[in-house]
Amino acid sequence: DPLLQPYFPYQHGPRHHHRYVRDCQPIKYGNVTHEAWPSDNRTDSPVATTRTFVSYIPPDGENRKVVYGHFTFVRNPLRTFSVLEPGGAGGCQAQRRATVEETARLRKCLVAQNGGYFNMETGECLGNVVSDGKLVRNSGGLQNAQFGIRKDGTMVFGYLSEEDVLDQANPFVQLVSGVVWLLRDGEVYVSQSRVAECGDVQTTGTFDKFINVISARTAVGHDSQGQLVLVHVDGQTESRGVNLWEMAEFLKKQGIINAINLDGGGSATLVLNGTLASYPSEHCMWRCPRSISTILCVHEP
Ligand code: NDG
Repeated sequence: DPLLQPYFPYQHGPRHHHRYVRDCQPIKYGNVTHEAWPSDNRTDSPVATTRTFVSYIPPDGENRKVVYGHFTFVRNPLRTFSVLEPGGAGGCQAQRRATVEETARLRKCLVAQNGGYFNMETGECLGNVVSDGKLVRNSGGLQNAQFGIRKDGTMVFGYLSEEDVLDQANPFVQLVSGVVWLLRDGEVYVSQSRVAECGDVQTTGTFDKFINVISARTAVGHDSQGQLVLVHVDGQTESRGVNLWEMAEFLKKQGIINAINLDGGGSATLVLNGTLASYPSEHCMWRCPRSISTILCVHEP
């Protein structure tokens, strides 16, 4: 489907000149394909606060359903937040898979969630990965929603060219790729993401199915104070959880300004102080956390 083709100027494959990108997004954004926000830099504790929610989505009406999950608000993310490779450094190169608990233990994460998408057959990490200042994977400007923190503490959400990823003036110290930019500058950005992004990074089904199906979801965003916000919603594809429209609307109501969608479904996992704190959707004897790829880790500075 040509609509689902990416059209980023620096990607491998079809190339278009810069103007094409600008023409395909609302004019108010000009040539800019990402948003930047200074991160909170308070050094007092606690590093992070995790809140459980049990919410009706949508908030009223006959079709409302109960949705369970957590928000984690992270102070000083430049010093307390890392993207970690599965099973520690070198895990993407080795196409390793590990549970969030396993990877989180290595770095004593206070809060950890699954991060980027991966190839379910080979274990390959997908998208861009920068972990603690080390560029682990460069997707070549593939147009999917990104979240990163630069050396000066600026948080960046949105689409990045390969040039942006490799920037040396103010390099990324953490970077992870998702699929679907949920909120851009306080507004739901799902329909724009639908036409702009590479839907084949995910394997839930067609890009539309992936967007519209209810499932477990995870996301990363920020609030007006510059706190990083990790979000996790419990679910099971086609029976529990939220679609990406509901996810975006819900985050918007909580005052999140920019957010991207990260790996979900059976990958959605939250670990608090080393202990599983979510209800994974994969069946074993009980419910089992999946071995996944990169994680988001909140740790002591
Ligand atoms: C999850 C994803 C799937 C992806 C896989 C590996 C959802 C609903 O993890 O799309 O391909 O990354 O996000 N499902 O199963």
